[in-house]
Amino acid sequence: MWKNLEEEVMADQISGELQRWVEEIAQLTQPDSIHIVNGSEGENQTLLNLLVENGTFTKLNPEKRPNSYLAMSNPEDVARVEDRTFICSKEEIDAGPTNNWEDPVKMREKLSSLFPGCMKGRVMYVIPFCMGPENSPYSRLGVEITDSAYVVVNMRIMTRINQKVLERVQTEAFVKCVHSVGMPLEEGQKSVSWPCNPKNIVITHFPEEGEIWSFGSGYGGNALLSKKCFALRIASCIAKSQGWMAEHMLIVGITNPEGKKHYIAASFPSACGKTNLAMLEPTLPGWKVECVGDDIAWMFWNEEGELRAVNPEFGCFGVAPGTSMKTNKSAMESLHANSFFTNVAKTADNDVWWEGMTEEPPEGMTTWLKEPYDPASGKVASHPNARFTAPIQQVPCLDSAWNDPEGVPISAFVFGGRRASMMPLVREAASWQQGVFFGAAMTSEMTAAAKGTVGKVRHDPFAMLPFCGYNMGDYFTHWLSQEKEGRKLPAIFYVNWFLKDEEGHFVWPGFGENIRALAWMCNRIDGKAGAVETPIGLLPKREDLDIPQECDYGKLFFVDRDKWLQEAEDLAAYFDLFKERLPVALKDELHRMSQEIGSWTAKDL
Ligand code: GTP
Ligand code: SPV
Ligand code: MN
Repeated sequence: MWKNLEEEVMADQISGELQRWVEEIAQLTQPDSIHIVNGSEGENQTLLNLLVENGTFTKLNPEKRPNSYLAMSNPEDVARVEDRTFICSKEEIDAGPTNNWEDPVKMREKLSSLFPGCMKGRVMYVIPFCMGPENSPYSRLGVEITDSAYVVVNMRIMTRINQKVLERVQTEAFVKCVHSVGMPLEEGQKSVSWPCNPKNIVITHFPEEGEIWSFGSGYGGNALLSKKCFALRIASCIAKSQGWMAEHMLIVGITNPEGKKHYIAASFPSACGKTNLAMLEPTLPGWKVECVGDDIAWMFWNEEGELRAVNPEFGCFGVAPGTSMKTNKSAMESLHANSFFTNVAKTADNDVWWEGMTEEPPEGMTTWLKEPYDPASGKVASHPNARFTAPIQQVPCLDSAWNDPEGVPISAFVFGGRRASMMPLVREAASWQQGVFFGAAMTSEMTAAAKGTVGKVRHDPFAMLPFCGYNMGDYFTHWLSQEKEGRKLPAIFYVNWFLKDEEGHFVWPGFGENIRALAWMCNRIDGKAGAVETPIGLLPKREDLDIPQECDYGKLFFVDRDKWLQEAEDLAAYFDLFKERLPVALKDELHRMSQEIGSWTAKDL
């Protein structure tokens, strides 16, 4: 049964628990052959050729984009599927009111109706990977078993995969990730370009065992199990029990014109600006922003009481639409070569295009649905959740400490979301407790990153609603409990780049101009900028925030009493969901804010 694509690493050479588990999964899923992935260049090329042969990948024009490939998915498999994502803790209460829970015994039964024979006619790949810098006390290991070569080559960009890691997983503990596209092949049956099984998608987590099982989807976070499944859902559970933090946050270093540098970690919900902030090109002279990570942060307190952050990932899986030389030059440059694109449009000269890349769409394109593009049809050329996969080392503004085993020290957290009205451009929490309240109270309009109603405002605490692997009430408590004697607690801010006017136009230019809000934050940390106390936190003094001439400070910072009273009422109802697991401190914060807003008269800031 053991076979290998290149005979480079014979499967019977793996040992220990890894071997036992691989054999068990092979017995269950019945693949034609098994390939142990070692991350070598030769192996990668073999897989890329195979993907082109199968029609999954189209090789892009090597003169325009060397060593890069385009995939178009099944139109029914385009984003994360939150209603098919489960947390199977033993007790329902431990998954909490915001997760889909299923009894682990029942879920195992369900899996045993899906997985037997599901890899028939396919190769089963075994991918050893390391999350975080390889020689770091903060990194963790995983192994993903998958029947998708597309997953293998994407994982090779997104995580650290090599011979050394393959050796480590045979003696060290690792998180077990099992993935199948759920489309076994009969004898002689040919596969399709994007195998999947949309009707039977299930993405499930067993936090007590540290196991992930995913069936039916080949797309993004549903299939690249290192990302949201491991680095957030499972890692958040491990972090809770070990006293650290696994967060849906980008990490950047910001240097002011005097050369003083602060690292911040910022959490925004999916498709709300993490990758853009992580690679921001400042419009204010003298400021510099450097990228450590664009999606996930693992953070640990060291003996000096500093909070150190590492990026567990090795690549960027970024939203393509809206990315352009104007909005995100660094991202554009990072995907000049050695990158994959999924569900973007193909140009006549075999390159890629998406909405927002240029003002005018080029002629003669093929859409993500493999149809000729007709601008008059009103239909988009790329899917709104189309993505690029690019190696992090290609990010031009990469921070020198991006791979530091000790991580980088975090001076501030930034929360934010997409709200067309009422949430001011930027504000600061007056205390750790108020900051945690800011995170717990986060709301945002839904985006195309997950199946659902785009534009609908929903609660998304800490941008972790779809990613917290345990009871969100306990997660709030975990955040509050970070406040301990001897720790240098980061400052906490809340931003909203997405305010709109009556005509629906953004009132804030965003992107590179966001440095203005970041500069105020850095100046606050350094004790160089003032703030005004309001019921919703500290707002920047007019003279301390440098805004572009065309912007109206009053519009960016208006505290609408009635809307905030409504927000507080709505939040109270949301908090009630958590019953006795809601920390009293958050109830107190909400009560105080409601009281103060009730008697608030908007004053000049
Ligand atoms: P995920 O990868 O899904 O977690 O998304 P993300 O949080 O990394 O979001 P990303 O930076 O990719 O931005 C998502 C969309 O928001 C893109 O279309 C961006 O162009 C747009 N966007 C990002 N920052 C801004 C901003 O400051 N203002 C406006 N108006 N749009 C922005
Ligand atoms: C997100 O939805 O937050 C993503 C994309 O980053 S996925 O990897 O599909 O989760
Ligand atoms: Mn992103």
